[in-house]
Amino acid sequence: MPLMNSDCLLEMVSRFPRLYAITDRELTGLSHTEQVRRLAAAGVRLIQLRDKTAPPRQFYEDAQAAMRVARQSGVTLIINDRVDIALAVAADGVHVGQDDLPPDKARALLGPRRIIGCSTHNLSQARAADRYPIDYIAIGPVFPTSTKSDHQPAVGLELVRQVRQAVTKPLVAIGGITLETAPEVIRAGADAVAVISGLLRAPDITRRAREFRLALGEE
Ligand code: TZP
Ligand code: MG
Repeated sequence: MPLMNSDCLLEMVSRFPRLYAITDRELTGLSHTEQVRRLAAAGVRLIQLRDKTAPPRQFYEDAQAAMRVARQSGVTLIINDRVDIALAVAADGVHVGQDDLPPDKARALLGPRRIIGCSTHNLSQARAADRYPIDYIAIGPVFPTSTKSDHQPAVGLELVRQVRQAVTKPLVAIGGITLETAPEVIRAGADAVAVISGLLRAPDITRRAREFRLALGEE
């Protein structure tokens, strides 16, 4: 298996923000672009566009528009699932799951400089992901969540601790993380928390994102 991608990795280790926001059109009723705008206004620096229902053409157009806002506001923008769309809009990277393109194939398509993250749900998947040429590993769902319909059982904070010990790459925890639980997830060893509903269900997304950043010591 290819070795890790050191170009992106070094940059990510030194600058990995603790809050990793993920967009959701259905939850918010807002375009991806508007969500990026509201999150960027709170100083969020890492955002993933996630869309499980839009046809590829629409997701491409939405991603292209969101990229313009991301570029203006210094946001690093990652595309969920779709390596082709990440390439087409020149996004900063892609996030792949266990059923998406294998991470090394995503790397071959994207080249050495873009960010690649990979979802894992247990220790053996996390160990395997650590050997791929990727930049971060996601583990989850940490807590029960209703945002992802086909998710695996919640893994809990103990698995976050075990994965932290087992892997060397930056670790992103995801799933059911709230403003209240985010700090303990970081204390368990995650470098960042990836959050959807904990951010986007709030009446004021910008304000909630600021609260998260404050709770995580980002501000
Ligand atoms: N992968 C594992 S859990 C999850 C994903 C995409 C959903 C996270 O959403 P929420 O609302 O933060 O629980
Ligand atoms: Mg996926």
